[in-house]
Amino acid sequence: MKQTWRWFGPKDLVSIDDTLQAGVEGIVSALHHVPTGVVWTPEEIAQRQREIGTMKDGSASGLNWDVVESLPVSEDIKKQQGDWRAHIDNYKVSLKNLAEAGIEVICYNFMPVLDWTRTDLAWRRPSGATCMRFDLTDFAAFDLHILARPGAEEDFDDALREAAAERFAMMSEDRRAELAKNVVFGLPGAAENFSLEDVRQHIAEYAAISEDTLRQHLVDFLSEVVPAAEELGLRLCCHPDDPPVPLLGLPRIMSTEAHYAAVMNAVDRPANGITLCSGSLGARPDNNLPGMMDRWGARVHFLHLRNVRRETDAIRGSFFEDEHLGGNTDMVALIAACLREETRRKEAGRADWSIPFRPDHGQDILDDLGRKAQPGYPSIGRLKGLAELRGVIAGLQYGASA
Ligand code: DNO
Repeated sequence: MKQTWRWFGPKDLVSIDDTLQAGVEGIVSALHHVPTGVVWTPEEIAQRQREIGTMKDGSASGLNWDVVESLPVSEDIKKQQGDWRAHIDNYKVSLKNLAEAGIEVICYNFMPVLDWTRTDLAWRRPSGATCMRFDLTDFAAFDLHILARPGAEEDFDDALREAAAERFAMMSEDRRAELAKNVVFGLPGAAENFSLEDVRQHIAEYAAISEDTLRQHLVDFLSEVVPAAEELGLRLCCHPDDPPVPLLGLPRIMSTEAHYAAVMNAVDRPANGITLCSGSLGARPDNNLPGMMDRWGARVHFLHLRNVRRETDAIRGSFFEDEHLGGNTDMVALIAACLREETRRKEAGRADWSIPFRPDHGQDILDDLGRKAQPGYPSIGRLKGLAELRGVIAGLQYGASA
């Protein structure tokens, strides 16, 4: 298992020097400044590679850009409208440019409008650490009373509607504004500059797109890009919905094992793969992460290892981002399944036997607190997560060889 780390580029508060001290072996990055749909040029890709390859004093870091997260799929492609065909052509050119630069693993997602959704970005734990949280009552309060989305009432039962109305009534104006900001933080490019009207507009455009239609659009996209990726020696891997339930009336198609099975089988090629994100998928009690790894491991090209603590047994419920070895997913069992998959790959002679993983998210602890890093991406909290995961891997490997 290759220990990687998400790096947001030169503006990231964590430097490449820092990642080396964390024991990182490879970097996950993206050209966040290139607008979605536009080609990633060889020059821009080379520039990011140079940044990753260089320490502050100019010496070589020895690190490579191993995984692209994400090469984003435009809303036009998801809706099959406007410039979608040109965007698919551009996507293929970006894939070619990335392949020529020696990068093989490309993560993307197919979530409409919002990439991820939380109600709290710094929720306090009893230890004083803070973490991200999804509170269903707060979310319902946002949907029903702040966004005031037409049709939202149908998405919540009486008890939840009542609780949300009460919660909303008790919220200060500041909390209402903060909640709205938190929920749409995962709206690409809109974090600082959104309006609720924009959000309503984005959502309205999906009114005629059912779950089946959206899945067909994903399959159409993959039917075009997977053969191209395969020829270039690339592995695409789709990140799950986060949280893995329908939200804001939008269709969700990558939330469960059955969803993945449908899309993997529709374009049944190794280059059509999975980003197994234990944190996203683990927010549903019916997703069995070690089982998914056992059954779909051959197609898992990238792993996000983190843990959430679910607060109810409902399919859709509140949860918070727990420590990497806390939470509801049995992380040791999941890593054991990953190691089993690597053994199978070695036996099959697969060159890609070592699966890149990153410690996904982390709680803010110690000097992370108040540092205002990208939500979910503190330096020390992630370093702690990585160290714990590394310990589990070493222990399981020792156990296997002893
Ligand atoms: C959140 C991340 C997601 C992820 C994309 C992948 O912290 O896990 O933003 O990078 O969904 O396409």
